[in-house]
Amino acid sequence: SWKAALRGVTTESPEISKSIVNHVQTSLARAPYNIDDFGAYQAAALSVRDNLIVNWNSTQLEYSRKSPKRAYYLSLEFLMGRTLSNALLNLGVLDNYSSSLSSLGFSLEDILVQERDAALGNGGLGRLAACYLDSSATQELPVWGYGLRYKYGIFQQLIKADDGTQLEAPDPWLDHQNPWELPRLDVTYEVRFYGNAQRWDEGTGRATWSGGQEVLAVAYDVMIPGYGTKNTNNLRLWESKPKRGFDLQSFNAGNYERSVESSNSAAAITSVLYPNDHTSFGKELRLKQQYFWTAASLADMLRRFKHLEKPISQFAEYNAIQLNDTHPTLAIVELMRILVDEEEVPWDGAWTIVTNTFFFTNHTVLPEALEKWSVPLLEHLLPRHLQIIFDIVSHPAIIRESSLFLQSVEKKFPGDREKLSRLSLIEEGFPKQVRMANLAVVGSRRVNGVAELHSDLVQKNLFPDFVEFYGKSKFGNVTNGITPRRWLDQCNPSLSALITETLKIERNVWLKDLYKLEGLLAHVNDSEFQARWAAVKHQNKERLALFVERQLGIKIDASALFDVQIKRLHEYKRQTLNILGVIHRYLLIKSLKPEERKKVVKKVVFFAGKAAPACTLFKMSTLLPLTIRLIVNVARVINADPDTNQYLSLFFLPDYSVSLAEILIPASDISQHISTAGTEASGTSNMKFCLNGGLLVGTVDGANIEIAEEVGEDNVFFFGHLTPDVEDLRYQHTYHPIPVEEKSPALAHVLNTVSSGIFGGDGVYEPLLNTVRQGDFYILTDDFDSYIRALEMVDEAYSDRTEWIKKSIRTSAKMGKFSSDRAIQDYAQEYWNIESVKL
Ligand code: 26Q
Repeated sequence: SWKAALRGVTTESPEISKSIVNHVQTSLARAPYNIDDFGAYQAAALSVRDNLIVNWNSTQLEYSRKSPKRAYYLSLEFLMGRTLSNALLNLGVLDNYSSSLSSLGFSLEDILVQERDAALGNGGLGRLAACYLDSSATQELPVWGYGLRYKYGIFQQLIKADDGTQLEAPDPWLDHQNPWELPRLDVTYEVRFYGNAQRWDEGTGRATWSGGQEVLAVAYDVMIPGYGTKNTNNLRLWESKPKRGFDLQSFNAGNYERSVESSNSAAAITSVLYPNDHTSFGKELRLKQQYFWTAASLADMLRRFKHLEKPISQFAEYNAIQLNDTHPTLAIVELMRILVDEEEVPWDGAWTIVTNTFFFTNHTVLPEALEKWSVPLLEHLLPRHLQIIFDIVSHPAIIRESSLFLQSVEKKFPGDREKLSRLSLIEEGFPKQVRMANLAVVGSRRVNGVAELHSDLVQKNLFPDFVEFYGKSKFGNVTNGITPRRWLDQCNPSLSALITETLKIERNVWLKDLYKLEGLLAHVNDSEFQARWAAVKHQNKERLALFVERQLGIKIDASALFDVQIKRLHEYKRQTLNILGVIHRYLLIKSLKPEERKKVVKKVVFFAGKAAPACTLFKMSTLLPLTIRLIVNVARVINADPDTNQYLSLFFLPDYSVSLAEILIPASDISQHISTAGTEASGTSNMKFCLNGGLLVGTVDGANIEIAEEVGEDNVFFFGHLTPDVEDLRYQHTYHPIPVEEKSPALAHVLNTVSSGIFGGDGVYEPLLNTVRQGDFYILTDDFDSYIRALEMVDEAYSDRTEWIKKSIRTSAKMGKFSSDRAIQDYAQEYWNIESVKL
């Protein structure tokens, strides 16, 4: 059929077929008649890209013509996943490409899975950035993302078959040509490290920074199409490379190794994504990444701003910069440096510009995740920036009283030394540390958390003194959101089609206004609709079952209840609670007589998630791989137990990714979001599961609370202690510990069973079990019984299938609030003050 296409035989979309064939011949330089699925993917991608480029150009031209205020989303992580299917959907050419590809002898489905995920992120924070780019383009807002073009994304996870250990392998996602990026080898900036900062004018505080190492930042642009609009935004990713190819002097002197050393160190900056979330490490290379990226991004923004020929004092009227957590906080300092040292803006004026430009989102309240950088390291790597940080803190010679931060604190709260030290950007100690979160708060116009409860905790626990100092209005909440394009239409096309048919409105209407899903409520009692809804869920479960069978070679019963927990492994997310619950269920079924067993709800439990690679420095993180081992070994035993395996089976799916989530989420009956209350800032997969008609088992935490508010308490399965109890319980664990046997005999029995060795391990699990028996920081012992009760409620509810389906429909119908379109509109209006640009 390739030959037919070459002869110009008409297909359903002759233009598209021609363009695909053309790319095979010219861009890939391959012969069309022996092209494989991967080649066909590449050619289709290049053909789609041609359309994106046209739209991208018109959009950027219009931005230049209209000079609207722009917003920039600075994130060290963009967890994009695959692009082809998203681009096809957003451009509205999915059916055309599908039919053209099939006329060429290919199936779109087979082509789509050829693409490697772009996995430039760890988890929630990175995926949120990707959803926000999709929504910004869809809302026709002038928003650009800025990030790093890591050569290696998040590591690939392998699970060793014999003992369940996690192995990490590099993710060489750029080994093949990446059709989705446009290298801009002409868009480059020099970024300096080390060297000397010479103050040359004590009166203005200006300085010259010179010497050290200079590295080149090269731009790669990723096109971000909006859904149902021509507007196509940009995600600019920086790659580092040496300013000069190599050191010719050493080379000529015969020292070849030395001559490439500095060029290697330049290239190292963007070589790999740091795989730790929720632990700040203080490694020099990470700091280098942060500065390299913020410096290049700001230089780029400034160059664009200068084209407008406006006075620099108006910078904040044309630019808003969103800081995705504290990772880009150096941008605050860098903009000060540019304004004061290079643009010769007086210090106070510069500070006014800066504090009107930046906005800061906090994503966690866990103390170990709060970034701090040691003063000596900063002094070494970024001497000028350290000066500026100290000047922001206090510099009597150059700062007038109004912006003298510590002095104005002292004035407001005279004599309160403790408050002063809590507010300070510098933490005393050996060495002294710069608190990046405090710097981000001080340097930003507004600060927000990512769900109501979390934003409350940000104000009450994390920054109470700043709230007192600045007043409440500087602090706000923007509840996270997810894009319904990827997380419903793309990953669950059957459900999307059923919704469109039922609502009797066009897909492109409800996909842009997710509140329209409420229209489904009118059909909740329609038994034919219920049946079709259930059929879609079942079909998605079959799809997952097939996937697992191909991957692990094990057959799964798709009529069982599918129970899913997929997320990064972390103590606070309590995968351990889940696996201990599974063991409890196993022991229970095992203890039943064969005829009694027939009454239990059949269940398949799925886990997936990566653990930060073990680091001996942090004792805690070594327990996470142990949790995986426990899950894998429990799975081995219970899946092989003929007494129980019809009723309960368990899988750990390796190498969790965006693409794997797209298969798992539509197939869930329940999903678990069971963090210790007050620890999960928001969670976003909870929204994805509910949007796809899965019910939620969760704690009263993060966005779970707002989901329950929308769908009603009777449609979620809540359990566990509330946030205010947690502190008291921890105090109790430390000073008045109660043995597990007393607190929860059921849990004690489970722990002892694991210790007894029936899941193997030869005692390896003891350190993990002991964190539950003693200390129990994440209060598993206090929540276990109530967790088990919640799961019993699930069994009971699932037994009435019609009621269950109604719950599922009601849940999905009420997810309007959690569209990232709503979240982005919040940011655009309440924070950035930007407006949409029509082409
Ligand atoms: C910090 C310093 C050094 C190295 C790494 C890091 C680092 C990297 C990533 C710290 C934190 C992260 C990621 C945090 C994260 O993903 N937070 C999640 O953000 C989601 C989006 O707002 C929320 O839904 C989740 O609740 C929150 O855990």
